[in-house]
Amino acid sequence: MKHDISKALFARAQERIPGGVNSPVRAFRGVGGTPVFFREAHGAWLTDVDGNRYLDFVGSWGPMILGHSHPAVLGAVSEALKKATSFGAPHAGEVEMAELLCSIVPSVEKVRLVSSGTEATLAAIRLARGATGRPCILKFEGCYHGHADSFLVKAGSGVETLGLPDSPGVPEALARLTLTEPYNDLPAVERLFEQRGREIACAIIEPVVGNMGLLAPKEGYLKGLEALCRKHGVLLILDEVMTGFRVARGGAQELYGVKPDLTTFGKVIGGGLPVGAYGGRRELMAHIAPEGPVYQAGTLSGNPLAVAAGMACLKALGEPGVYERLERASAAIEQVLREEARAAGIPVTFNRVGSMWTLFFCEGPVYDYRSAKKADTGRFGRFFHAMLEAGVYLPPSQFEAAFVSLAHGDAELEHLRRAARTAFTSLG
Ligand code: KE4
Repeated sequence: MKHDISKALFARAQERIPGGVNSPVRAFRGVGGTPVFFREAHGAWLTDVDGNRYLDFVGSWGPMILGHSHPAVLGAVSEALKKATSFGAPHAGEVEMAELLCSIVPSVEKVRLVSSGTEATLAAIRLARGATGRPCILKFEGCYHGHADSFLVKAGSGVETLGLPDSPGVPEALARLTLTEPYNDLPAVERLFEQRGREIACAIIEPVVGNMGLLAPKEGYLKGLEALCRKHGVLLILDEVMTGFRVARGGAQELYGVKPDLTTFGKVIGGGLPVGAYGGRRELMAHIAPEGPVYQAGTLSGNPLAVAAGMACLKALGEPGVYERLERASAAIEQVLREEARAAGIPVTFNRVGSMWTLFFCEGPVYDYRSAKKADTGRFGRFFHAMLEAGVYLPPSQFEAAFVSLAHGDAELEHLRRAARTAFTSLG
């Protein structure tokens, strides 16, 4: 494949944009080489600026669950576009969106819309600190909750991909208030809560981790965490920015029967446009300004175009059989990748929850930060580029999740099998 135009654009981009990208993980630092610049996307397929086509397993990092350029989403945005692009004032769509979110996720009785997952999570921990009067938060190694200061401690995603110890610019005094424990280790949380529970406002967790590559919760882990939080007065925040409306209609909390105090959302609820949200119990959300004293605001929160896209996406996901279709497509993709890796004699661990998955280049099991870090990132990088050249676009990092959409059908599966056979064989 030729990538001349991508290379020329990347050279220009690096002159005026830090690292040539507007988000670090896009820079291919985790796999080497020059990032591909895209021109358009339809269904499960991407076309780059050099005219190359790829089967897409990034899906804009989760939002494109219907597939790219879905008619329902494009139509809704086109209609909204005829009326306004932004009001900076209330409009009916915000009320409908809040009612829809609360009707799908029972633990969410009130919800505030924002413009990104980071805004949602930083607001949720501020609310937890404001409501409890406690200074500390607990996060889990390898989990990523966006780039707010308090989260850039042993974070995943781009922080892990770039091998950053944590981030400069986060004051030591603040970082000290972020406690971390391994994911999937309940005794560790029990010991911490016994010692310091009274200082901890909340435990925030990716119920299914997507930002260390895909890590599934061990049997009983999430319910155990919920019980420990309840016992110690620690608010449980499920960060469902990635899992929300993806691993089940009601997210991971529906899948695992967990009742958090607060939930954060993003990605899917914007249908590809910028929407985040946080919500939970009525009495907790009552602390949020202007109803209460905990301040949070946003110029474009509830933007009418973004809300139109999000509502169209969420309504399409309400059609009968949608999650069964996603599960069938994702299971078939897993089978193809397992078969082709085995046929080529390449040892891999394949982790999957619903339509999120990761192929780790190491022996399993992979269930936490330490076991994920055993993966051979060099071999992943070679596999990534072999797949890219064969027309498959994977997340450009071993420590990210891949995403399946409703547009991944039989033709896409056959394309994947051909590409995977070539790529795995090239690693031999
Ligand atoms: P945003 O601020 O990027 O919208 O959301 C932050 C966030 C919060 N919580 C979870 C569980 C997330 O996965 C994310 C963002 N995910 C990354 C992908 N690993 C976004 C991609 C990027 O950083 O460019």
